[in-house]
Amino acid sequence: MIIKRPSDIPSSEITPESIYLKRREFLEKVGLGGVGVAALAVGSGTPMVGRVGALFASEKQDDAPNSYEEVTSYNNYYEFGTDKEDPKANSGAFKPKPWTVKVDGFCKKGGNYAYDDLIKAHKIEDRTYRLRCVEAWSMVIPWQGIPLGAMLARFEPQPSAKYVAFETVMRPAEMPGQRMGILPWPYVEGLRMDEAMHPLTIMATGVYGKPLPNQNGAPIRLIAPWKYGFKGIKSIVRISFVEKEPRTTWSIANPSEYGFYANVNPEVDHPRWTQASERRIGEFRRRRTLMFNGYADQVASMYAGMDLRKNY
Ligand SMILES: Nc1nc2c(c(=O)[nH]1)N[C@H]1C(S)=C(S)[C@@H](COP(=O)(O)O)O[C@H]1N2
Ligand SMILES: [Mo]
Repeated sequence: MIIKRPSDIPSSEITPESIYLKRREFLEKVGLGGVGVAALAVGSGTPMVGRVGALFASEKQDDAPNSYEEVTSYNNYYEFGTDKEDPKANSGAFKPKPWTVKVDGFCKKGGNYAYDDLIKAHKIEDRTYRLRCVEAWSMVIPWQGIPLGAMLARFEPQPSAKYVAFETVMRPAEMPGQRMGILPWPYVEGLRMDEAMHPLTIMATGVYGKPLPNQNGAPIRLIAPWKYGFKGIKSIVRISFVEKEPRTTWSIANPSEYGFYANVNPEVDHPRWTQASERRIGEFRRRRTLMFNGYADQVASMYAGMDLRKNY
C-alpha cells in the first residue's frame, strides 16, 4: 500500500485561519454575508442567479469558507431530526464527553480507547475542505482533526483488514431521531483500506478552531472530501477492521439510490436528480460539480480500472 506523505497535499488544502477569515471578510465587505442568508430562503432558479454569481467568479474567492454560522446551523444529522435546522435545535442535551471508541476486528491493538488517548499521539491539523451533499448543496469548511491513517496505523491492522467500518453512538434518550424509524440505527459507514489510509482522509475534532459542535458530529467524525457528505459519519464510537465490504446506512435504507463508494461524480445522476451541479450555501448560482469533488488529482488512481457508473 502506498501512503502519500502530507507534503503531497497541495498547500491549497491547508488554510491558515488568518486567510480563511480574510476571505470571509471580503465577502462581508462587498455585502454578500447578508445575501447568503437571503439566498437560503429564496433558493436557486431565480432570474438573479447569473448576475449574483458573477461576483464570485474570481478564482481566488472560489473556495471561500462558509461562515461558522452556516457550518453549524445547516446540517444533516438524522439522529437529531431530518430538517437542516434540527441538529442544532435538538442536540443541546447530547454529551460528547466522556467518550470512548471501541476498536476491534483484524488488528493487533484493539480495545477501548478514551477520546484523549485516541487523539493525543497526533498533530492537530487545519484542513479546509469542500463538502458536497448528495442533495446537491455544498459548503467549504475549515476542519481541525487528525489524519485517519495515523490513527489506524497505531492499531496495527492485519493483512485480512481490507475495509474499515465505523459506527455512530446509539443514545435514543439524547437523540430524538433514534426513537423513530427514520433510518436503521445505529448509523454505519465504511471505507476501503486504501481510502481510509489516504492522506486527505481525516477524523475531524473541531471546526473553525473550536471543538466540534454536537450538530457537526462531536466529539469525532469522519471526513473523506472526495465523497458525498453521507460518508462523513458523525459521533463515532466504533472502528472495526473487516475483511468484507461493510454495510452502510444509506445503501441499507435505499440500495437503488446509494452505493458503497459514493465518490462525487457529476456524470452519474442520482435516480431522482442531477449530480452535475450544486449550490454552495450562501450563493444563488449553481456551480458545476467537479469529479471527485475537485480532488481527482489526489484520489483518482485509487479507482483505476473500476467502472465508476457501476461502483457509485
Ligand atoms: N451519524 C450520522 N452521520 C452523518 C449523517 C447522519 O444523519 N447521521 N448525515 C451525513 C450527511 S448526509 C452529511 S451531508 C454530513 C453533513 O455534515 P455537516 O452537518 O457537518 O455539514 O454528515 C453525514 N454524517
Ligand atoms: Mo448529505
